[in-house]
Amino acid sequence: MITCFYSAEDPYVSLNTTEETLENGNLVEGTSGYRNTVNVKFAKVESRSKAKLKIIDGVELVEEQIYEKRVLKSLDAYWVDMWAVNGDVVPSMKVLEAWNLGYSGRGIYIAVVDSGIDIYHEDLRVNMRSSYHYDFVSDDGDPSPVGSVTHGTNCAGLVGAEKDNNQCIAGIAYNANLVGIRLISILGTTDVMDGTALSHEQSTIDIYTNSWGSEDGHGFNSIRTYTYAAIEQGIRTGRNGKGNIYVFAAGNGGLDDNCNGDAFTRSRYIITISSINSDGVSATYAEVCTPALAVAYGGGGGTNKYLYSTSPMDLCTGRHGGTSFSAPQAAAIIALTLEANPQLTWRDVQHLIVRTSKKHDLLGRKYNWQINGANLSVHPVLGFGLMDAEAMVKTAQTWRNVPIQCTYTSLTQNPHRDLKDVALRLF
Ligand SMILES: [Ca+2]
Ligand SMILES: [Ca+2]
Ligand SMILES: [Ca+2]
Repeated sequence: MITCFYSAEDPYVSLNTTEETLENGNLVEGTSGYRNTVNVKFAKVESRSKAKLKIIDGVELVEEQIYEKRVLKSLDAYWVDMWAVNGDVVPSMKVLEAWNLGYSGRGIYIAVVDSGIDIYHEDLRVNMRSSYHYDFVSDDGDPSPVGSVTHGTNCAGLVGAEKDNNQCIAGIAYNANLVGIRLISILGTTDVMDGTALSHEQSTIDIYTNSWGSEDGHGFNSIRTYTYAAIEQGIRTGRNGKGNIYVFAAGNGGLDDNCNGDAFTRSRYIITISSINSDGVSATYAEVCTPALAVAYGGGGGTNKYLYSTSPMDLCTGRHGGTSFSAPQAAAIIALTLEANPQLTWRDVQHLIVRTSKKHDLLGRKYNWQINGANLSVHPVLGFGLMDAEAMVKTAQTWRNVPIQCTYTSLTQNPHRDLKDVALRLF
């Protein structure tokens, strides 16, 4: 078959017949660029003025070439605002470098345990895995937010928003499988709710990212009985015995608060993440938090930049700041790391964060960096420093599993002595 393609703003040629003559048109045969894509012979009429086509031997189809609108699929609409990832901030979390090594979270399941996630958002729905979602507030399978709640959808975007689709942002683990778990509401949560959510689909979900916790400034509290058992079960049996990964935001109580008081953040089973601002100083809301393993960019405060992310109703919004938005980025970096080495245990992941996070020239308000017993720099607000996605995936590739956790519990000693007396003697 021979096909004639032609361009004409005001086509004179009847598409119903090939009994036309070419006048004022320049029939060009074999124009490069088309021939090899489709197995047809073509001709292009360069003149647009009242082109007429003359029947050519074997011509069976005449088709006008009309321009349809096309958009670039190479970037996301808010890519320029993704300073924490796109190379616009120093020091870098080296996410681009990890992507360039081929890691995007593919095959990894991340549950966003939060206030409700807009699973139908146009930048999220591709990665959503609907059969695993759950709403523990309303006890149904749809974790969509109720009312004007945006928090969970903001977190989900930073984890796994689709990349290069011309929408909003790209999540750091933009090919990961996302599971929406609605847990947080004004009612608070019970022990069974927390525990059930954190053990939901425990054999499928690799990482649970949590940007919630105890109220700031309310002293000490503990993980409750059922939840503690659920997390221990996840550590022992999740991921085929390699352990589920639990990530929690450190909290936003500032230096007057201390995340050591919070049930979840101080648990050895939990990876606690705090925030650094775009100026390289710990965020104003970052707490004293010795359990924090590392920081990720948090956004906000003074002249510091905020983060952009997905928001319900297909929106893309800025002005996101808080440790809530650092934890999902950390969870996503961990997803890249598990993709690089699926054999990593929950303890390996903690070791990798400690070994690869970097001090750079980061400053923590009020406190200084220290050298710990393993000769590593550590900070009471910033943990072991800024997460480094490239170092995480590279180190993971050849990482040898660390030994299993061993604990030792001594017998309780009861000296029957007045503590006050002991204190006096010691002084
Ligand atoms: Ca629901
Ligand atoms: Ca996108
Ligand atoms: Ca707190």
